Amino acid sequence: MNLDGLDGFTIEVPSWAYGNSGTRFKVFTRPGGPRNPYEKISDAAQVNRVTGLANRVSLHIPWDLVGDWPDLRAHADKLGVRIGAINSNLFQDDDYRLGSLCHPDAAVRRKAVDHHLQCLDVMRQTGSTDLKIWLPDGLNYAGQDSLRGRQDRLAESLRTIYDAMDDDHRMLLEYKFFEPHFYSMDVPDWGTSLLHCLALGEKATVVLDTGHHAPGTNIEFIVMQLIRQNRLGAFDFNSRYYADDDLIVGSADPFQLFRIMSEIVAAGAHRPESGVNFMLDQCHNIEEKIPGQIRSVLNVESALAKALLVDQEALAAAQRAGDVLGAHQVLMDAYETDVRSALADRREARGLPRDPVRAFQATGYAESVAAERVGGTQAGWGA
Ligand code: LRH
Ligand code: MN
Ligand code: MN
Repeated sequence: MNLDGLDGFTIEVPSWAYGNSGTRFKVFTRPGGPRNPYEKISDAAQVNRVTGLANRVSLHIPWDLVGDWPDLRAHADKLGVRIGAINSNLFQDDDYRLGSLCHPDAAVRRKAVDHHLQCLDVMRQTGSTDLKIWLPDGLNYAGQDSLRGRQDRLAESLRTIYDAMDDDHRMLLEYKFFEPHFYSMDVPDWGTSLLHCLALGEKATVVLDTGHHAPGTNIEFIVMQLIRQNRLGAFDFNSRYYADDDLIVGSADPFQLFRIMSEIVAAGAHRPESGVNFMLDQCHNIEEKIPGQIRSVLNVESALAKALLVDQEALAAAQRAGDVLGAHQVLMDAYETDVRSALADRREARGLPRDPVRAFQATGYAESVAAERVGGTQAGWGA
């Protein structure tokens, strides 16, 4: 089984996956939860330690604000990970009730733009190159504000941020079809995100969060189309059954994850030089956090491994011959291949544990942080 395509493939994990989280009904706390960004990075480093796949951690500002960024960077370095995308946060401030970058009041827009200038500064100090923007702006009622006017304001705000970026910076613009607003979102879909990116310039790319589409959307089509335009900047991987469920990647629909990774492989976008940042965006509510992240990372690896097994020549021949069932069978043969022992062998050959979840549990890390991390307030989704 040739899995060489996995060489150099990495996944970025989110700092907010490790803190306390829940739903709008209940946030659960548990012993050993990280109390600050340093402890979140320490937890994230455990995922990399046993998988060898997750060497970057995304931060969310201001959730992950610290006084000394070079010190946080050094802490990450020491643990063998780097700081990845810097996420701005436009959804936890009273001033943003009617929007942020699209707000009708220029003073509020300025405040939201300034927040991004602060994020750019964090990037300079942490060595990050990706500024990730998810825009929670939108409307709940028809007529509440001008749909068109909001797009114009957004274009202007994004332009100011884009022009402040360094040459090696990228802007990652995430879309979401609903929530927190329900009549319209200001960046509801990949088309809107792409149009803004095209207007801004080459350093602006689209983020595809797998939970941000209407049910039934063909996500792999969007992946293919964005790659064709060279504008697929990043994924936010998670699973969903209903809305933005943020469940473990590949848990709800592993076949969809395989179809997505097949489009990635077909375009060679799994290779590091493609510039696609494979990030996770998950919130574990009831399951253990570090093992949950390990599971997700392994599910992405497994979907990629299967996608690498697709016999591209046989597929192309069947497609040319109009052999509908034959072409479909080529894909299914790859999807139905059991790659578990080949991946375990690969890990072993690299000095990694064959079973990363069990290996993590055997370290006793969870028990030792539960004993150490007493006092202080545990950080959570939103803290
Ligand atoms: C919005 C979102 C976005 C945020 C994250 C916490 O639903 O996907 O990426 O930054 O959740
Ligand atoms: Mn997301
Ligand atoms: Mn989301």
